[in-house]
Amino acid sequence: MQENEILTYAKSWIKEAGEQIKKSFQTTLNIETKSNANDLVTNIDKETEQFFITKINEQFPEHRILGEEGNGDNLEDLGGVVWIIDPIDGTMNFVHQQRNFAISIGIYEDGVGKIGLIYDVVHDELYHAVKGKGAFFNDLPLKKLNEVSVSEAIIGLNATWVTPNRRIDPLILGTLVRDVRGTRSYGSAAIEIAQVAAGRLDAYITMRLSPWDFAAGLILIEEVGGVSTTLKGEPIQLLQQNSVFISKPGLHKSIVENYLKGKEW
Ligand code: 2AM
Ligand code: CA
Repeated sequence: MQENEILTYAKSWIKEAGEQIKKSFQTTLNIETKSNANDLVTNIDKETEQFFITKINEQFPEHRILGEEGNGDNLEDLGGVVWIIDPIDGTMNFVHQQRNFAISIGIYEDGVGKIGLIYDVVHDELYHAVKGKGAFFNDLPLKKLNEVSVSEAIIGLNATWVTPNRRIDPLILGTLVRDVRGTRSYGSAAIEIAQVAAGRLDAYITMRLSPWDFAAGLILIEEVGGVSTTLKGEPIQLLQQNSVFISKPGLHKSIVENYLKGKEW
């Protein structure tokens, strides 16, 4: 795979798409709901996905595309080169705040993560990683993750998971919340995973994400020595929904052993 060439195109497309998204702030959005009343999609999500599909098909016709809005290819496997794209991760933030959303692109070859890009559009912050070559924040290298204890950790976690919900007993993560230094919730999984890669969050936990939410982030995390598993400590399956637990290595082990192991949910 021509990593340098693909990265150069991906970076320039992501910035161009970001400019178009910012211009849309002056227009009236067409907002629809998907799986539930809070699962939003706009014309800009769809147009941005279509922008990437057109560019990729033109430049790399043999590559395949899995996009959140479903206009890419119907994928049943990860053979060849596959771009996994979330045109806007954090659509609720995009609609309500006009900031704190990202474009997320993970590029895989035969199921192996090669290039990850997460672009926080309004802050103009680009995180990217190339397998074996490190991870970067606005082209400056990110350091390998250091260690931290549970009591000094800041974790990314949505309040949903510590109140009654359909996926986990709130007491399990509630106990962890009581013991950590602090919690944060940014409303964009891609940005939260990028914050772990940059060492600004020590871990990120959520009960359900789709492939486009984490495809890029997993590549960043691997490059800085972090650990990515499901909340059960199992490998994340790339083509399905998963719970996601991303963390500095020692912290991951402590949380699994002291808060998650042996619990049923
Ligand atoms: P989205 O904005 O691209 O939909 C919010 O906490 C995070 O969870 C966002 O990254 C959001 O991505 C994602 N998310 C929202 N609804 C989801 C769903 N039904 N399944 C999986 N991920 C979802
Ligand atoms: Ca999205």
